[in-house]
Amino acid sequence: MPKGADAPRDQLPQVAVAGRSNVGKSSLINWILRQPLARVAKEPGRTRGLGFFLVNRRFYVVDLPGYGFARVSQQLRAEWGREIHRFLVDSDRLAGVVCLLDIRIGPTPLDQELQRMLVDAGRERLVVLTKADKVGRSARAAMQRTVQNDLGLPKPPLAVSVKSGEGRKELLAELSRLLAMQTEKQRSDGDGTEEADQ
Ligand SMILES: Nc1nc2c(ncn2[C@@H]2O[C@H](COP(=O)(O)OP(=O)(O)OP(=O)(O)O)[C@@H](O)[C@H]2O)c(=O)[nH]1
Ligand SMILES: [Mg+2]
Repeated sequence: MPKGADAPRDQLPQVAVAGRSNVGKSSLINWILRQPLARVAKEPGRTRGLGFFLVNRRFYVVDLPGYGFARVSQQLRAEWGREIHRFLVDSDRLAGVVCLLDIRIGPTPLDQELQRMLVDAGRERLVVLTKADKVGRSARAAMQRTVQNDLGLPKPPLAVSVKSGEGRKELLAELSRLLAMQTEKQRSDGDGTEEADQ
């Protein structure tokens, strides 16, 4: 865990929010929380380190620094930090990763790389298009199809906007589904110990 990340030691499940710098991660977290706790950037690269926010005393949402800001071309892993990579791959409390894409831009090579990393790690992904207020209906539908195809998703990604408020209910429903799966997994992992069998 990165130094100063203030990672909680309890057993509550966690959901991470990942995406390029400026895609709207911190804004989306504040929108979920209905409180301005995560810092929203005036300029990209604002969020540093991991931020853990407790939601309804049920789960944590984890704000991550964005990738893709540095001009130097580097691998996602190197740029983003090995510790964040390790958190996403190894954390046994992590229910899944909400992967944000700007609805006007779609998946960039770094987004594709993150997707591959999550698939390889067997992580649940919840791909979400941000800033839906910035495009019209047909551009939105076209991007939903493109992203579904490019990333091999079972259904079109949700489109949300913190400005118009659309997509919040649907996003919360998807998060509940991920959290229920994780709670079940933690329960069965806990029951399967040798001590419990004896
Ligand atoms: N129009 C519109 N703007 C948005 C929306 N969501 C975020 N923004 C704007 O996008 C900019 C970046 O938002 P942040 O939430 O700071 O983005 P971030 O992904 O946390 O950025 P980093 O911490 O730098 O990685 C801010 O100016 C937000 O106001 C949205 O749904 N609609
Ligand atoms: Mg941020």
